[in-house]
Amino acid sequence: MKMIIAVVQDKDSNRLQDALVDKNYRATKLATTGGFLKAGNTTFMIGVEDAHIEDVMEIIRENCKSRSQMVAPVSPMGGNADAYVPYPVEVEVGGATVFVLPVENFQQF
Ligand code: 2BA
Repeated sequence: MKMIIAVVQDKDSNRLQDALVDKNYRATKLATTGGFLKAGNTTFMIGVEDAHIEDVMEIIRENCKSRSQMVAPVSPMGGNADAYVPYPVEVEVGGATVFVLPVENFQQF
């Protein structure tokens, strides 16, 4: 068994959740915040048998789109002023950032 941890954009989260439920995969959805943009995103924890990993990856791929987003400038507040960029910059936020972790033990009571 593996634990798939997928960080996705909020805009895709309901569609991904519905697609997982449709295919009978169990998932937990967490409201999270990206470290760089400091904006909300959604993290799914999906416990699956090894044989289903590719299927789940495909569902994530089909339901999560990459988009560009503007980052507003943040003043350095005592930090390194040399690195301060005083204008908004565009970053490409990926459709999903996915980690696959081994599960040592799984039990439900
Ligand atoms: P954020 O940390 O808010 O990052 C949003 C997007 O900003 C990133 O998209 C990337 O395009 C850009 N970015 C992030 N750090 C950067 C940096 N130091 N310099 C320049 N640009 C930077 P993604 O890479 O698609 O990541 C989307 C979200 O996935 C991230 O939101 C974060 O919540 C999560 N994530 C990405 N990589 C991760 C990792 N290695 N560990 C944990 N979470 C990760």
